[in-house]
Amino acid sequence: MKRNLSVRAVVAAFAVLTVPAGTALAGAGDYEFQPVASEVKHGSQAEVAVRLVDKRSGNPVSGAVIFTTRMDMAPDGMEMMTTSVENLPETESGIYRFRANLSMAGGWRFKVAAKVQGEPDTVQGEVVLKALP
Ligand SMILES: [Cu+2]
Repeated sequence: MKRNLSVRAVVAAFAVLTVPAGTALAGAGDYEFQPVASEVKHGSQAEVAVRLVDKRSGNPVSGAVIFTTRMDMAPDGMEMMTTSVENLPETESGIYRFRANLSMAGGWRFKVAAKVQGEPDTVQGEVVLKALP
């Protein structure tokens, strides 16, 4: 079962934003991907959700287009072990959901890139998830 973000989840998960060199101060770095739940039961139909927030306001960012993703087991030293990720509809503002084949319990790294309305630079981030046995 999925849980809401807990203290443990905050400790277990992190988000990274990368900004291309030369980017002005305002830009893609104003946005952050956060895990909605950092633990998910492993399985071929595992559902994963990330929240996209504008760090300046703390508000959720809706209507972003997620156009590349990668899911691999880098946190467990298996970067070569990748899996498929399917986008699901955004049903809640700023919450982006995916279905992934998390075939193995353990740590998974989810890399997300997004186009945000009004933001010319690509927003990139990653979250670390733990697939439970
Ligand atoms: Cu693995």
